[in-house]
Amino acid sequence: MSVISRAFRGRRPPGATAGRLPPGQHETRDFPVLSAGPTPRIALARWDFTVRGPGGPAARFTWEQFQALPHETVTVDIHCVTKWSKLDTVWEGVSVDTLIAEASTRGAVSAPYVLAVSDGGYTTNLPLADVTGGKAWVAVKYDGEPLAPEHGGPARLLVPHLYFWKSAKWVRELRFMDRDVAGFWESSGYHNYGDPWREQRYDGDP
Ligand SMILES: Nc1nc2c(c(=O)[nH]1)N[C@H]1C(S)=C(S)[C@@H](COP(=O)(O)O)O[C@H]1N2
Ligand SMILES: [Mo]
Repeated sequence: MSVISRAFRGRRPPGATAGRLPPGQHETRDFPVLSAGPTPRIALARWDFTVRGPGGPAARFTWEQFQALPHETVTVDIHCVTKWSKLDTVWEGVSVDTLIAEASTRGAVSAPYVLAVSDGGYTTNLPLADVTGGKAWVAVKYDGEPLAPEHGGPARLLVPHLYFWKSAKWVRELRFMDRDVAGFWESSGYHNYGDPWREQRYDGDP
């Protein structure tokens, strides 16, 4: 078997990616690691997850409590602003809808914006509408395996319809807020919203 036909084996047939790559993106089969700082490591016994409403913390889940929440498996395409896209990635996690519903039994969380806050200080901001309605998860598995630390393990936000910088690795808190507060990249020249289909890469893009 020639090198060339081997190189092509396993690729999608021509045309199969049509309509799935946003403008300016190319497909990668690797899973690049993009982190602005060192990979934080936390023992699961010390890990917890906070859902905070405008009036203060509404719910806090230990790892065990978090695992007891209903999990979903989703297959989605992801798009990094550095122009790679990865198709058909498989994740397992708890939907943000579930987290809000669970937290709402203990305190008010409803607010028009959310800031995801991670170990290490990374933050990213999103409208409520972009994390509800089955559009966002706190993922704990990738490809059937516990999420690797470099990819955000033990848990990361997954918001596949926006550029992947919105999918905060090592996420520990969802902070629902009455006003929009720019996160780490959003306050450093990147677009506040980040829709890959409208190519909203940088501040000032339409
Ligand atoms: N905490 C944290 N989350 C983060 C980042 C980061 O630097 N820190 N980088 C973002 C960017 S720019 C991208 S493209 C993805 C990369 O995820 P990956 O390393 O699993 O590919 O994580 C996003 N989430
Ligand atoms: Mo990115």
